[in-house]
Parts: sequence; structure tokens; C-alpha cells
Amino acid sequence: MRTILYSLVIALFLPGFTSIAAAESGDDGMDHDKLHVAHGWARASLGQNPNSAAYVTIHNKAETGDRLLGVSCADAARCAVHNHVTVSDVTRMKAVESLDIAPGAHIEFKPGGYHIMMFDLAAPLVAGGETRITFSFETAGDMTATVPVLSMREAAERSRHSEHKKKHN
Ligand SMILES: [Cu+2]
Repeated sequence: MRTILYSLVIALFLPGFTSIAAAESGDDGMDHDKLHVAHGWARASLGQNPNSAAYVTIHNKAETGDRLLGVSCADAARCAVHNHVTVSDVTRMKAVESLDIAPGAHIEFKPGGYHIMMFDLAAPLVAGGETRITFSFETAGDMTATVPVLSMREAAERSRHSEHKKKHN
């Protein structure tokens, strides 16, 4: 199952990184010793709200750590990594300057946790569409993921499905 999931990885590697990834890829054609940005999705716009959020999982299969330094979004004027922090029962969003990705780390962005905040969308994100997010890593460089836009209902179904899958692993 894991192999199938990795084959769905939608990260695109920019020139310069491509040759390294290809040279070190395994027999099945996937590079198991690198950073992956996978399972991404963006939340469809709600009403007239010009902002939305997107979520991905960053998996570092390398033996060295890396650091996410920033994100940029094709369809938003500005975007940033946020986290939710609860202090004295009050939960607030907080901008994350940089995010350390330890060797072997599996960092899941999700509602209520890490998310990519998209500000001032050029046009509303519509379920069924897709959007591109570029992640800038200190060592791995830039990786662009094209992620589907999901309605809240689709997103809830998807997360139920992944919880179910976890139980069977
Ligand atoms: Cu936010």
C-alpha cells in the first residue's frame, strides 16, 4: 500500500534536483531516500472569504535533516506556514518562520495543526479544481506540489479514510 501511495506523490522536482533524485532512485523508480511532499489538498473557498488553507504531508526518508524555509502559492497573493497554538484555552494561528524536518520525520499538516495559509486568492478555490504550492527547503531546494481542491465534506471523508488505513498498518 505504501508503494502505491508513493507512486501518487505529486511533488515535481526542479532542474538541478532532478538529476540527484534520479541517480539515487530505487528499482521501482521511486526515490526512497529523499524528502517527499505528498497527500496534499486545499480547502475550497468558503463564501466570499478571500483566504483559504492547504495541507500536505512532508516525509523525510533521507538520513539528513532539512528545513522548510517558506512556501509560495500560485493562486494566492501571499501564503505562509501556520500552526495553531493554544494558550490558556485560546487557540490562535501562529506564523511558522521555519520548520525543521528531522531524518525520518513524517509531518502531517491538518486542520487544527500545521497548515499553509493562503491569503487573497486570485479567484475562489472550487472543489474539483487544483492549485500549486511551492515549498522551499534549505537543502532539497524548491518542490512544487499540485494539490486537489476539496470541499469540507470530501476532506472529512478523506481523513476518515486515512484513519481507517492507519488502523490496518
Ligand atoms: Cu492560518
